[in-house]
Amino acid sequence: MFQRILVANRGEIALRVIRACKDMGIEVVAVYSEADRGAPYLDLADQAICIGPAASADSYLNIPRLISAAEIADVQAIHPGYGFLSENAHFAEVCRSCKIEFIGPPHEAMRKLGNKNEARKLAQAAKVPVVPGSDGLITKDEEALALAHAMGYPVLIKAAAGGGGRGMRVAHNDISLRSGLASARQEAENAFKDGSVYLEKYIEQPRHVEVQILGDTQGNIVHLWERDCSLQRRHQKLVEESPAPNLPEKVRQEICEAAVRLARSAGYYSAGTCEFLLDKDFRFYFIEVNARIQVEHPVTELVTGIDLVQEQIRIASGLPLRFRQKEIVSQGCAIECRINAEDPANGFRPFPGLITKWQQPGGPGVRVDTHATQGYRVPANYDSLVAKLLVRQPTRAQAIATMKRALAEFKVEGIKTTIPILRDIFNSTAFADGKVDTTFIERHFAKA
Ligand code: MV4
Repeated sequence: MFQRILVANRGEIALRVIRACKDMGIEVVAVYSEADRGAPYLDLADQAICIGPAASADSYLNIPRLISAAEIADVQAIHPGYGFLSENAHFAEVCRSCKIEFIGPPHEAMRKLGNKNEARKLAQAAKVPVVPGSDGLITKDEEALALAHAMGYPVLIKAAAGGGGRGMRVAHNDISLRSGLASARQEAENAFKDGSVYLEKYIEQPRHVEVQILGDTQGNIVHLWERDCSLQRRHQKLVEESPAPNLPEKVRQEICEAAVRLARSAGYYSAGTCEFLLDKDFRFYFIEVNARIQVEHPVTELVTGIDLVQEQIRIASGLPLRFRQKEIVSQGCAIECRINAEDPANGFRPFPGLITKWQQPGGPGVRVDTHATQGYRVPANYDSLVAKLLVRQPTRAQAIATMKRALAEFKVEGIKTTIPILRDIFNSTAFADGKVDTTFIERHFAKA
């Protein structure tokens, strides 16, 4: 096992990885930018190294500076957290060529799955259902038009290098398809230096269901069941839960088995997520793989009792998985709320600043993952996530009741947060009925 690990991240996920290391008796080195200097969570690491100015490009995204810090601290591995360099295959390769283990998947699988068109091909080869659409990239507009006529509108143009909703265009007719192809290509070229696009049938009001998987370097792969992440606003998730409500058991089994087949055919190891769309008739379609630990991973930890970050570390050190598929049981219901420093009354604009009051909930069934404290200043430079509030109870109705209680206990002053809209969601009958899909927020909270 590793003796010392460096955490190439900040905020709540850096603290989450620091705690996993402490729980395993591993020394942990934190890094920080000038904007995070003095942040309270840094005291919980064995050592903290400044890696540069506030701008991410000069600190948390700067590969030479991170590798220098890792060599100075003499660590055997780097945990990238989520965001920043976590899905950067080049960084993973650089780490390993410097004899520092990258705590994540093999760089070959990262590179392949990072291209959504390649991931789609891989899924098809593994007999995992994909959304009906183009056979590979669109090279001529006429191909796209012919396919749209054959499938019927609406269709969705997606950037191969995209993901998370970037570089997507819906088209309802020939005119919007032609203009959408041009603008999606341009946007993708500017954002990713790769303007290639492909086409899918547009699934209306889908649910977003994702499957957590774990694989080891010996080739064993298991799933840890699914999460429903349908409650989102402009591709920012607000609420995640497991199990997915109102999902027939047979579909649940099939979607989880499909995720394992895909991970296996990609030569995947470490933690990862296969994302699917689920339509009204419970047909599921693979859309992309997230080759990292995700923000919402604690939802799965609460229903399975498995510490995903500790497992990532064990796997990276070469240890085999400690459980067979049969032994991974999902018990009860877990729900997560993302608490962001944003102003719901002002288009969810980031609202950084000094936290003058921070009173977090607790008690039975409650978990709060946060780096925030009273007196902490939320910097304006990074993602606005300040806390993840999770509950776990035997039933979904009980979990909702506990979440309402926890949201009522949560008192934050000095910054604005998403807590008020979360309270509204948990008071709605639509959510209580499990009538969730990706249009839920816009349909029930028009102002949001
Ligand atoms: C789709 C779709 C409908 N049809 N693909 C958005 C982010 C990226 N992960 C894929 N996304 C979508 N792909 C087809 N063929 C609708 C979405 C989508 C969405 C997906 C998951 C969660 C939230 C979403 C919000 C809007 C659109």
